[in-house]
Amino acid sequence: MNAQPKPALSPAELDAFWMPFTANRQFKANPRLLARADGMRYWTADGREVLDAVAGLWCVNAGHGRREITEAVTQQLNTMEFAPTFQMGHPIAFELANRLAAIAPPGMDRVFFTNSGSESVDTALKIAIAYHRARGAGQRTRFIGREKGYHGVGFGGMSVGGMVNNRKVFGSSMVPGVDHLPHTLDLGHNAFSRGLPHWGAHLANELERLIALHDASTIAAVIVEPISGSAGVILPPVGYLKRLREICDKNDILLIFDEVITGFGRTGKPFAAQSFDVTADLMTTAKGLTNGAVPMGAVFAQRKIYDAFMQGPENAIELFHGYTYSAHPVACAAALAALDIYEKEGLLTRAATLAPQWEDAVHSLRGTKHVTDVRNYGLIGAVELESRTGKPGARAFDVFLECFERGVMVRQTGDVIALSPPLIIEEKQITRIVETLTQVIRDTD
Ligand code: PXG
Repeated sequence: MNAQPKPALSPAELDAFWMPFTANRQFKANPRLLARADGMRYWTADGREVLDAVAGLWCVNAGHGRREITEAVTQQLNTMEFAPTFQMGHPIAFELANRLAAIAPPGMDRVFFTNSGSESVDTALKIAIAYHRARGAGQRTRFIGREKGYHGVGFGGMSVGGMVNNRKVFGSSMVPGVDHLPHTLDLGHNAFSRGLPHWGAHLANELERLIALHDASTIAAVIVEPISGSAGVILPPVGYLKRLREICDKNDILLIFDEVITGFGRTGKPFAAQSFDVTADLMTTAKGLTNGAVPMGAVFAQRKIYDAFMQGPENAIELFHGYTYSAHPVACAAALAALDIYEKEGLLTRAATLAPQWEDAVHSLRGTKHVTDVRNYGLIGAVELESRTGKPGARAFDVFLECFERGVMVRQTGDVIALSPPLIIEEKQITRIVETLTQVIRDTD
């Protein structure tokens, strides 16, 4: 059984933890402490039940407190808590790579392990540069990201990312040689689209303009999220990703899909690449890989990329990159158990089954006061609110706080409320989330 929640913390006890992506002073003045979780629910430190509408942080895809994962992790800790993967190996690392290759998009059957989405992104960027160099095109070092993109917080990921607050403070430390495609959010054309918007595929042609500016021979890779999460759920217009693929192919540029949030069933297939029938050259993942239970990330590579490195003397290290905890045995055990659950319970495709119902539910918010857009795909939803004059983000933040008070945990970014529930969600819980959100938005100034 879960341990009893600890009593609430005193203000002094909150000081030492410098919280990530958090308004520390505001939080510590009025903390929201989660103490226990099971299935679709959290319990706060003072014992209140909260419905989890965001799978923790887009990662607990099979729901909380999965005993199978607990048991696998416990067993692994009892058997071998750590083993190096530099010039050594351990069996379940290989087993996990094989299992992942089996559900990956076509041809993506080589897997490099990391510990987070940020590390996956920086790994993929480095592989892209090294790949071109291995093929005699060492001048291909540029990256093309996209406005409003989020690729974690490493120097590489930050540089290809396109969220201004994550970049502006660190301006002069950006990785050089990065340019950005325009984002695809356009409420004028696409507000209240159900599923993918129909307007905007032509925005992919901007890649040709950037290629004309920099010359293809200088560009290593294009990196995009198939669906942007952090910037407030931005969907690819119909045909957009295919067009990016075509332009990359024509110019020998690698295409990287950052599937850190879209991976492991969120879109109704194992990966968004499969939902959209477009395959990348490299794919970054994390989060749902272990159901959020143990930090882990993975970069999937097309076999041709791996093979390009497998030359030179056999005793030479082919890629000077890796982490002490790449394929950590405990993370591998958690990931294998998570994959077992996903497969046994059909969770990698359940979002597709629930999508029509989810779509109807979230679009019922259309017409509610302040609501300027509703977006959805698979088990992802977003409700955009009109900003208060001169106070961007304030209205959605109030909605987030009040939803939490009323027992539903949503996620706020700017004036967008994002939803990404565990894939085990039931119909009545969808109703509860949407009813609470509707009521709270109505009650918010
Ligand atoms: N790429 C993408 C597409 C992400 O969404 C990362 C990389 C970085 O992963 P790590 O594991 O290094 O945090 C992410 C992370 C939100 C939210 O509310 C999204 C993320 C993290 C925190 C909040 O949308 N995604």
